[in-house]
Amino acid sequence: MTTGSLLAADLVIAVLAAAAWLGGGAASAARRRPLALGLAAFALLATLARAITITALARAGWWFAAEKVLIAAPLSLAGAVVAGPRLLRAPRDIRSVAVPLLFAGYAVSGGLLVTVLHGYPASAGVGLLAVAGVVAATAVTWRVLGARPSGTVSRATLAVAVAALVTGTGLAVTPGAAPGVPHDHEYRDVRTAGEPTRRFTLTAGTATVSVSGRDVEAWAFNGQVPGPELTATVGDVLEVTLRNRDIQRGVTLHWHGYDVPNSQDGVPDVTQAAVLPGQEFVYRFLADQVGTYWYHTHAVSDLGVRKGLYGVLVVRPAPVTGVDVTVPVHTLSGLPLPAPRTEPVEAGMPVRLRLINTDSTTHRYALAGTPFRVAAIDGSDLRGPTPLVDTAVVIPAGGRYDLVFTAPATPVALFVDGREVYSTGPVSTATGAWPVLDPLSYGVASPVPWSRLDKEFTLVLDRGLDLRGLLPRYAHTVNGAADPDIPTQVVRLGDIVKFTIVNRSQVVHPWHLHGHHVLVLTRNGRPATGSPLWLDSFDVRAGDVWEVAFRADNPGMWANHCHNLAHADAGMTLHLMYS
Ligand SMILES: [Cu+2]
Repeated sequence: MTTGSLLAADLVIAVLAAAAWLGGGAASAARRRPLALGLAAFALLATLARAITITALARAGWWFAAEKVLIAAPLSLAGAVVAGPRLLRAPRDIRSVAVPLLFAGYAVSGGLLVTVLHGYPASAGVGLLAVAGVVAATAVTWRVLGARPSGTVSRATLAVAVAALVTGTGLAVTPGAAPGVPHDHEYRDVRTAGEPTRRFTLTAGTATVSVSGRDVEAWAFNGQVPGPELTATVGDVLEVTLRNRDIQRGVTLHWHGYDVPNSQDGVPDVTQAAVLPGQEFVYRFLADQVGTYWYHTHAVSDLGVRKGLYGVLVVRPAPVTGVDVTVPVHTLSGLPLPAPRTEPVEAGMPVRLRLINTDSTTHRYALAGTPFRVAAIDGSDLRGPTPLVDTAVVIPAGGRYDLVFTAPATPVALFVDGREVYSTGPVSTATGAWPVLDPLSYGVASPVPWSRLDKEFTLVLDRGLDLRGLLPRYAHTVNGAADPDIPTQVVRLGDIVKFTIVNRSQVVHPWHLHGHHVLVLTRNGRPATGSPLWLDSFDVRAGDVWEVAFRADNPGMWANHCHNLAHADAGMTLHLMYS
């Protein structure tokens, strides 16, 4: 069982246990004896079963189980100890066990709420708040059911609840937020001394575009979705003028996967101000990385990218031979892009398909009709990629794979999630059952280029209630905090930095660090054994633990966030800065 399914199973069992205790309590208050006994017996079993799931989660990593071991388990145990023996005595007056059963229900629910609303890391304050809630709910139940305890018990209960509430609130209120970090935008200038310059102008504006024969309201660069394809030869200087015609919320250009100088990175309020209607901004950087990249707005990025403010950036070595096709996949107003295209290719021609996932969720790609190799991932060439046949690749949000093959005499077709997007002729192949390539064991290994680590950071991804803003929100969190309250990671130029990224939520988080490519060390405890994988976008699935490292060689203030852009907007964004 994967850690992700264990997390889900534990959550389901906890919900069932809480519901059964509460239902049993209500049934006994209503003197529905068989129902009450049945529910309570089920609740007791479910509560005990959590001992197994919580133990297994703790073995998978303390991050997955901390608050369950420290808060939920003691509360559940208290519930079971209070309610269990009374049940086993099978009381004649079933109503007499209503309060103990409801107490167990509150206790299990309290632990569950701590997991769902607070998560990692566990804290004494939150534990005490849960205790206060359980005690208070039990006291109210006592009153309502008219089964009032003696004055002493009553006063003691009140005292416990108040003490827990006061201490818990005191401990749960964290002092201040992330330290404000001074930052200087002008870190590095573009070294340009006579390199040929490729100039482009991108004008952002609202537009009506046609997708699959339907008119769609979009935000577009130069009136088209995707925006114009920007191409350069390695060594060129790219100079891109961004103009905003009428995108009221502003626009920027972020060069996804391109490790540009910080001042050119296009993150509003971090590296520049958003470009408002009527304004312009000129980006200029050396095209010193070969490969497949893309650009997109980083201002209101979730909405902006979804509505169409993105395009392809390809930097090719000179000279180029063969067929070279870009396939930027996107979902615009629920309609899939690009439109399918068919073009015959002469047998024997080398073909490169540049697959780009510009959506916020993972896509599955299958190339039918030919053996192929994955030549590059996220712009970096792989070492010793071997031929693959009848194998799918799964590309995370923001990620790119370059597939290469020699055109056979028979047709070839590329499918994305089962939909044909590119072909050289008619192909009918069912690709849904194909195995998926694991890039961590593909290609030929080479030693990790460093023998030391200077800085280590752990990022525990989760969901939680964020009360720090104007309105409470159910945020996507990192280490229990949401943007802008996640502490900035500080590194020094030259540091070798390791990230341990843990996903204890129920959904995929495609992780994306700006300005750097990270080398994958391990996933779920297993070392990467294939070609070195230098990624800028990788899917941290539910229950995953990734260890990645990079050299801090690009000074500045960099966004470090989930590339499911809705998650990024809902709190899952932090920053990495150089001291
Ligand atoms: Cu995410």
